[in-house]
Amino acid sequence: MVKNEHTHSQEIFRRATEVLVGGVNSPVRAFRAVGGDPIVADRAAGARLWDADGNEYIDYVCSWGALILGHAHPKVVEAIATQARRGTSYGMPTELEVELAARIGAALPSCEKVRFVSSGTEATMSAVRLARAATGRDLIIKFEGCYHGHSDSFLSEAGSGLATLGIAACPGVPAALAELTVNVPYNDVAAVQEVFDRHRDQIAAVIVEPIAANMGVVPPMPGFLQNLRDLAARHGALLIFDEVITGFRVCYGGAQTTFGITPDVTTLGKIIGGGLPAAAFGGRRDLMDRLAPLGPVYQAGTLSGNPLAMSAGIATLDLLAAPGFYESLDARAKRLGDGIAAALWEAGASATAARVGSLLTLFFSGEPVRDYAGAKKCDTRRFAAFFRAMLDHGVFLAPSQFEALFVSAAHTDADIDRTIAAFRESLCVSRESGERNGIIVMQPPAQHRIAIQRPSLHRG
Ligand code: KE4
Repeated sequence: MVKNEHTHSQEIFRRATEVLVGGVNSPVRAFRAVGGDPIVADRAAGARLWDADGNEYIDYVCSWGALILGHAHPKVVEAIATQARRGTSYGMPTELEVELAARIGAALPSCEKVRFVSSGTEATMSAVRLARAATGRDLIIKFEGCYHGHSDSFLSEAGSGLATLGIAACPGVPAALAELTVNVPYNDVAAVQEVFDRHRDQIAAVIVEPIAANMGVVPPMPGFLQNLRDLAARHGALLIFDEVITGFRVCYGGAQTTFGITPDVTTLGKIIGGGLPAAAFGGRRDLMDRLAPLGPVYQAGTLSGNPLAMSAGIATLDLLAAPGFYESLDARAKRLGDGIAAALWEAGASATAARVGSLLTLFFSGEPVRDYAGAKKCDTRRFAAFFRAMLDHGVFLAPSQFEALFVSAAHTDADIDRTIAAFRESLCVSRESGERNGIIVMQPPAQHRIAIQRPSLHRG
């Protein structure tokens, strides 16, 4: 229940702004794109989150996708508590990290060896260093609107918080380094081909979110990923799949299993830590063995493979491996996507949506979004009004047009139906009727469904 009273959140946030930059530890949490002060989290369980004033929300942020099981799953909490009583960190090898690495390798055969780190940023930064060392080349290709964390090479034309705040290029990154990153539009194979033609044997890697989720959810067009695989192989560059979001999200084997594409290196995060700080990168044995201590490519971390995070990750993956887990999760997400489609059509709203598995984004644009240029056409003012209205109805979405909505196993049909009802109510506060509406509902590649583009309902 949302009492819509936020005095305690506001008081805490006022204090936060005195000691934390912008009152937050990650910019997208600051609600800058949706206005007003952020709500301050107090506790969460399952699909529910309560703020400091006791307002209850159905949560679709789920710690930015990490909590595919929902908040505080009893088995994950028990695994963490049991390990905590045995020690929280050793800085030494443990069997736990072996167990989690083995599960990752079994799920993603491309990850013959794995190195754990503490954030997705560390994983992608290290993967690019490894690619540059393995190829002896410097250039990397990334895609506009994709986000790979905040290391220097990735902060141009990036999605997530940079898109939210409109930061196209980050100060503090040396020009000499920024020039080594070539940005091309997502889903644009010809643009990638042109970069390879221009820079031939200078490209170390192509890094891509196999399903983009940091400009909103933008699925790969048929053939896009296979073309990247072929181009990289042909030119001796590595293909890095950034599966920090999609890993163990769209299926147990990640997007690489969904699409049947084998990258050279994969980065993972979020879900594999079960809500605790853990991420990883993995790949072919011959590549990974270039890392210290076997090889000279240095990479390290005090809390890498932290036993608490390993325990949470093992408990999480063992629950995800249960038969029928993803079918049930995706059925719930489809219920939500279909409800949104119906609401969009009935409201005549100029908005489209994309869903892949349990990842979903509503775009305030009348055109399907296929790349960052399309995402930037969205009416972020209407999104902000919509976000606020959903919050008032007790539904917490990511406070940015350029993020995803995450359905968890804890979201019930009743939660979904309540969300759809809130969605219908909230659409009217953000509707510009008279334009075309539509929805793109993308299943895993085997079942692409065409866009439903219908003439808009002309409102009287
Ligand atoms: P972290 O360093 O935030 O753990 O992971 C970076 C990262 C790498 N790759 C992908 C595909 C990612 O989505 C992320 C981080 N995701 C954002 C949400 N879209 C984190 C939220 C935040 O920055 O607070």
